[in-house]
Amino acid sequence: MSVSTSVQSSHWQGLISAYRSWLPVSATTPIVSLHEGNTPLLRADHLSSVTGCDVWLKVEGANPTGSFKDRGMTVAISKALEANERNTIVCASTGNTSASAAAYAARAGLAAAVLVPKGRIAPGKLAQAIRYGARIIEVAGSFDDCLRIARELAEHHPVTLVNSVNDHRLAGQQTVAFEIVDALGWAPDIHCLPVGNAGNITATWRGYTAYAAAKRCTDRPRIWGFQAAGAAPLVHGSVVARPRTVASAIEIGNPASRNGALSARDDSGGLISAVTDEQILDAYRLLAMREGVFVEPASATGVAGLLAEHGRGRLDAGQRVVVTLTGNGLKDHETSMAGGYDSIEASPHTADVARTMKLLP
Ligand code: AN7
Repeated sequence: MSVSTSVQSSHWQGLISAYRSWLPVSATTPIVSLHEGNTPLLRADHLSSVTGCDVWLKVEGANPTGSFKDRGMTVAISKALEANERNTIVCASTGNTSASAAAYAARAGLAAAVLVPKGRIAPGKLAQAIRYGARIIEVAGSFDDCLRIARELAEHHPVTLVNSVNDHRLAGQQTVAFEIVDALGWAPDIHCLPVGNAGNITATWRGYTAYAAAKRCTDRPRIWGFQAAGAAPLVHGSVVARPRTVASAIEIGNPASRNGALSARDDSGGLISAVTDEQILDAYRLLAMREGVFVEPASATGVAGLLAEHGRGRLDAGQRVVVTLTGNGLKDHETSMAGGYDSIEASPHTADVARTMKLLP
């Protein structure tokens, strides 16, 4: 029996293959891919009817490691391999970057070390980084401490930094905008997303800008970024020394791509505002129960923001809105289980179960 490595050309082979000419790769770049990208873009019927808008959800939790980080990581790790850096890959992370870096490093045959704030990341993300074989360094500090250390390590030692301060990450993350325009045939009026270290807002705006410059779309959306109220340095205009939010992925007080985020906001005529943990959790439950999409809390922040702006009267009816849902709900099962849940105990007899379901008297 022979083993074939060829596949049908229509088979999705990842976003470098799909968007090669838009990315900093050449024919000789070794591509490290888990076939990321091509994520669902769902019409949100409930949110559309609540807001009077045409709302779409870009479900990035469907990526191979369960978050949008895979878009940037396929490019960053491919470029690290091309540069023949047999270096250890290093990143700081609130969890998702560490899971993605660990996975792509494993696939490339590179060692990875991930710096995470001890006790502040969701268990599913840690489980991923462990299983992909990364060296886990739990720092007694914040994400911002981890990033400072990771940058200093990369400056003084032979390690490759794959946080979004590595521009290859942002290049890959632009592709979310390409996919949205390619699917809809137009760019939305408004694009909502959560903001933590601010790489994704920077890259999303860059993607729309590149596509508009190439006449793939006529307009670019207003970018609406949302931070958690306890971790909102871009809203307050100053670093937050001790950020705190239920949305652990965006518990960041000193975003590296601050300037990119402010440009995205200002050049697009958009906004960056804050939502409370309560608003985030309301949106988290709504997305699962009304739209059928289970996200992690940070990923509900864009929807929480959209609903908050609607409540403030800042969202005109009839707008076409896309919201990025950045990560999968299974990464943080603890938040789903917190506060308990309703269930019914039953004996292993159909009649008994039918009675508990009120199908029998
Ligand atoms: C689910 O993993 O920063 O504003 O270290 O995991 O580009 O940082 C994660 C960020 C939103 C914010 N949603 O994106 C990390 C990390 C989820 C995230 C963000 C993150 P950026």
